[in-house]
Parts: sequence; structure tokens; C-alpha cells
Amino acid sequence: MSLPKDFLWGFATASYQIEGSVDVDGRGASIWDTFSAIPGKIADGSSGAVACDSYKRTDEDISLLKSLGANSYRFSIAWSRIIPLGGRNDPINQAGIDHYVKFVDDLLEAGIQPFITLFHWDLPDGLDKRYGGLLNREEFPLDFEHYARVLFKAIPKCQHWITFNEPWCSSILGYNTGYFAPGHTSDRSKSAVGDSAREPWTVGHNILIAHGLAVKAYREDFKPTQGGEIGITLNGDATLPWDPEDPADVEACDRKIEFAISWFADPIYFGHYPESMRKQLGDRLPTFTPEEVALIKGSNDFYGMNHYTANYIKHKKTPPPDDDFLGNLETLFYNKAGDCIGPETQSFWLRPHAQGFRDLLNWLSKRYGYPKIYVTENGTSLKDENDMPLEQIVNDDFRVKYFDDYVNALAKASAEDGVNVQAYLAWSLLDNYEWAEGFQTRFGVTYVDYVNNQKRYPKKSAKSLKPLFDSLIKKD
Ligand code: GBH
Repeated sequence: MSLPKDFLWGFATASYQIEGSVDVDGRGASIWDTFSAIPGKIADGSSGAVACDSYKRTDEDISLLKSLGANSYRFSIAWSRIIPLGGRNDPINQAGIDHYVKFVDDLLEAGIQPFITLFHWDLPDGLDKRYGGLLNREEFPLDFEHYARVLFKAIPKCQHWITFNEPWCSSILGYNTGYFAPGHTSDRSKSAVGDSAREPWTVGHNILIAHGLAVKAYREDFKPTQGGEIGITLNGDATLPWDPEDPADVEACDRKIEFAISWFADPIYFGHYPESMRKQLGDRLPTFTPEEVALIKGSNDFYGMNHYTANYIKHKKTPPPDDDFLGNLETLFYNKAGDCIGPETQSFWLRPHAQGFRDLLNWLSKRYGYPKIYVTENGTSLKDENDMPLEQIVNDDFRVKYFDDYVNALAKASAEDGVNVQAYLAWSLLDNYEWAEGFQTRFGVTYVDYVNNQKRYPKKSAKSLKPLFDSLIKKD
């Protein structure tokens, strides 16, 4: 028995990936509606217009969670359902609020703790059009704070709030590679607008300010009566040196994590950006004013960790180009000795390597003083799963093994390394809209039949987590 007695576990999703009903109950458009409508941006040309139809199937999803034994569920709220145009002087949509209030009531009634993500990438399109969305230092943080306050007030029963999901993705994929909405990049064959060398660092900075304002609002005006917690969720992969004998590769391993995670976590825990980023990016990386430091430093009640995979890291010898966001290094699946980091999946970036999870939990704990960690996402796709017959899909032994290996690595980090982990949310409850990959890549523990009325079929992995956690969580 190696996980604490009150350990929370369950599944995670995000609004645009599962809800559908994009024109229902007064919802406004988000940047993902706009982006997915542009030909060539999404692998299968699809959008989240219907997705898993979860907006209309809350009862079914809650029954499913209950049947799988989960005691927690992480979902995100679509900002444009709450404030269709997004801004602090724009009309509030009561029907959208009512939907999520009822959903939380129903979850609690079923004995399931909600973890609410305020922002999982679906920015109201109105804000992007009005003032450039996340790029706007003055307006965006204030509009986010206002949106957050509306929800803190409406949903006092929620005890776990996550401000932003993976700001790295919003910044880099949204404003450097252009792979995600709103698709900005310096590559003019992909986008008419964007500056890959500068915009991502501005966006990251603005997200940190917005996070800080929402946390301050919660702590001052809601936490005293509601008693909940608030933090941010960051994504990052584990790193192993391509050549363990080469100190430059060993150093590049830390630099890779600093560019991915410490970009946001150092300001939150220490009040400044990592030295390695300052050195490489110079004045393209914004600086914090004393007021901003006061706002952001210490703004996590917990550390939200999304984690999936690992890479071998090889340092580069030539100076980095202006659009480099990795820290002047290569990410590889094979090391110098020819070892492969893990088996292929359907996701080009994901190869299971569970030891990396334990290592990264330790790295983060050491750097940030053993904070309370909630694992807010962890999971895998399966190579060619979408093309398999249903009988084979529901026997997803590869995913069962992934969860088994990763959760055991987590339990060891908790029991043997002193890592303070208190929750684990598997990604994902349902197969869903995998962003630019469309519906071809499936991450669900539940198969969703998109051609037959979104019918759900729990896979073997769905049922594997309860016995796994039962065997690991201490019983008093
Ligand atoms: C999560 O991100 C998301 O929060 C979730 O919505 C999503 O469905 C889930 O993962 C599965 O993908 O080669 O530069 O394009 C996971 C972290 C970080 C994984 C960026 C993909 C792409 C790297 N993601 N990464 S790049």
C-alpha cells in the first residue's frame, strides 16, 4: 500500500473535445470553432461540433464514471458558454452557467469530486477578434479574472480549480508552430500573421498574469468561505541524455524541462524565469515588474501535472534560430547506444516510458520544494486503434499496461521518494476530439462510436483502474 488514504483518482476531459452542442443554450464561438473550419488545419477535416455529445449526455457520463469507480472527475468549462463574447463588459449567459452548476451538483450527488479547468484552450473567438486574445497584456488578464470570478461565485461547491491547462501549448502551438488555434506562426505558407520568435513568450507572460489575478481573486474573495484550492496545470515530458557520458547532453536534459515547465513554474514558485531561457531568448522574454512578481510568486495551492512521455535529449552545437522553443537541442526516441525509449503509439510524440514519470516527479519535487502534486492528465493512444474492429478495441491491453506501469511508478515516487502526490486523473474518460489530430487518434478508456450516435463502449482499461488503485491506496 503506497498511496495516501485520501488519494483522489478518476478521469479527465476538456470542453471542446467532448461537448459538441456548439450552438446550444447561447454558446458563443471559440477560436477552435474558427480554426477547425480552416481547410488543412485538422487531420481529418473535423471539428468539435458534435464530438462525444457530452453537453447533452451529462447523466450518461456521470453513470459511466460511477460504474468505473472513480471518485473524481476533471472537466473544463467553455468560457464562451458563460460569456459568449468573452469580455468583462459583455453579457453573461445564465443558461451556460446553469448547465455547469447542475453538472457539479449531479457529480457530487454521485460521490464524485469535480476538478474544474477554467481554460482548456477554447478562448472566446470574440476576444481574439476584438484585441488579439492571449497576446493582449492589458485586456486579456482582466477578462480572464472576470470570467473566473463569475464561476467562483456560481459554483461554490467546487473545491479544486485549475486556471490554465498547459499554457505551453497555447503559447508554442498557438503562436510559434501554428499547429493549434489561433494558428499564428512566422511560416507564411501556414499563416498570414504571427511572429514565432516573439509572440509565444508574450502569450506565456500574459497567461501567468491572468493566472495570478484569478488566484488572487479566489484567495481574497472566495476561498475564505468556500475553502477550496486553486493551481495551474503544466505539461512536460521526461528527459534522458542521448549520451550519458556527455555533460552537455546531461545539461540539455534540464534545459529541456526548464523551457517546457519551469518557464511557468519558476515564476510561480520563485518569481522569475529560468536563467537558461533568459540567456537564450534575451529581451524577447518579457520581464516581471515588482507588482507582477507579487501577484505570481506563490500562486499555486497545488502543482497540476500533465505527463505522457519521454525523450532522449541531444544538445546542439550551433546557435539556435530565433524561433527555437526547445532550448537548442534535439528530442529523440533512440539514444547513442541505439536503445529505443518505448513502443510506438498513434501519437507521433508519445512513447511510453514509465520510469520517466517517476524521475520527473522527483525532479519537480526537488526543484519546487515538494509541493502537493495533482496528476491532472496521463494516458496513451494506441497505434492504429481507430482501424481495429470493436472486439479488439475494447481489449486494449496496451493501455492497461500503460496505466499499470505509470501508476506503479507514481506509487513508488510517493512511497519511496517522498513525492507528495494526492490525485491522479487519467486522460481520458472518452475517446474525443484530439485537436489537430481530429478523431483518428483515440485516448479514451471508453470507445465512442462517432458514426452510430456516439454510443459508448468501456474498454478493458476503463475497468482496470479501480482494482489498481484499490491495491495501492492505504486503508486507514
Ligand atoms: C494533452 O496535452 C491535452 O491537455 C489534451 O487536451 C490532449 O487531448 C491530450 O494531451 C492528448 O494529446 O511536436 O511540438 O507538436 C498533452 C501534451 C504537448 C502533447 C504538445 C503533444 C505536441 C508536441 N502535448 N505535444 S509538438
